[in-house]
Amino acid sequence: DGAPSPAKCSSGAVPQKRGVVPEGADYRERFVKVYDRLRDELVADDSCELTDEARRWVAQMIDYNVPGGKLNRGMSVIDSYLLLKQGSEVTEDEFFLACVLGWCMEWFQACALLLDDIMDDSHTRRDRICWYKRPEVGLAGINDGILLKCHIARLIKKYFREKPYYTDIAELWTGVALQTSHGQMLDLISTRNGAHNLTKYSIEGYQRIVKYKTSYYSFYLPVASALLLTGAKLDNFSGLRDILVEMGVYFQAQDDYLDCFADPSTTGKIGTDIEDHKCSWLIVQALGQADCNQIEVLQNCYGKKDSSSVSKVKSTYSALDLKGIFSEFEDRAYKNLVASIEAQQDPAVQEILKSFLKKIHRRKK
Ligand code: DMA
Ligand code: MG
Ligand code: MG
Ligand code: MG
Repeated sequence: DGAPSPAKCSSGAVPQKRGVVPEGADYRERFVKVYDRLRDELVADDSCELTDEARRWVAQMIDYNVPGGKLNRGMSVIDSYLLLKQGSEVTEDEFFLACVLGWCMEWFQACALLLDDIMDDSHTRRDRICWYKRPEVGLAGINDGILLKCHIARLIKKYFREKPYYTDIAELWTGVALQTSHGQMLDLISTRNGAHNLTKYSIEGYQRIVKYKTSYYSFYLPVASALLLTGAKLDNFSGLRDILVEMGVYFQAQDDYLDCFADPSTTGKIGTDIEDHKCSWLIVQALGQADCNQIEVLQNCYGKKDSSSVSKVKSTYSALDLKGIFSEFEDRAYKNLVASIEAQQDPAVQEILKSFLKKIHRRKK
């Protein structure tokens, strides 16, 4: 029935206690296995008289959009949870619940990316064409994005409604969904304003956009979810939240850098920030460094779809040595984060933050 199975003893030498996850188990493999069960349950949901055709659509849509990523966000719920539980046993049931929230992270990411690709006019994602670009999908993809979001509420209700922390979890997830949508709105509004007057882009505006569109869901949400699973209250962790938000800003600056400078075969997506006139980390830096002639080039070419305009923007970035400036920024961001992490009291919290930072520092994809 797909219920979590009791821990198996691999060597036969040391018998494991029934129902307890052994230390050093392959957590990623265990996490991956939970996906099929959750997908099947959502597809089998009989609250809406789904036809066979509809069920096939939902199953295919979930399979295309949810499981194919790096699984960083999903695994970070599990990693954080295990670090917080250090020293005490984790039962199979508890581990399974951490996996459910981990998959909710991946569902959230799938929903955000599916809709983001429509809004950003993107072509590829995870080395394949974007879902909405498939001929049979198109703008029907908007509803698929909304469906993915509804699935999260469904999963949380199904697995957590009896828990004392149910309200906290439900409010956390709806709150972060609101923050993310606000962030995407700021991203889209700033793009329109910037197209009117490029020099309106500023680092403060940039930070506000990415804090909301990226940081809260990618960094704060998995750790806050893990904390709630351990029975903690989030009010006591505002310092932790602020560091995670700062890390998310660094992460999105990397995303913006890679959008322009990375090979699409590494990132799995073709960059569109220049064509889309985005308030990207690179354009904000460029505007701060450029002379009058370079500003004019940027004003004429930024936000244009033709490849010669895009090339002119990229050569201006190179002339301004944005690669060097970014590399210095990475060092600074890293040092600041390490200092903030070391000022944290709780050793488990420190470890969680360090493992996050290690995963993203100088990332190439
Ligand atoms: C990412 O912004 C934000 C969300 C909420 C998906 P983005 O458009 O830069 O992301 P990507 O580069 O992956 O399209
Ligand atoms: Mg995008
Ligand atoms: Mg976007
Ligand atoms: Mg991007």
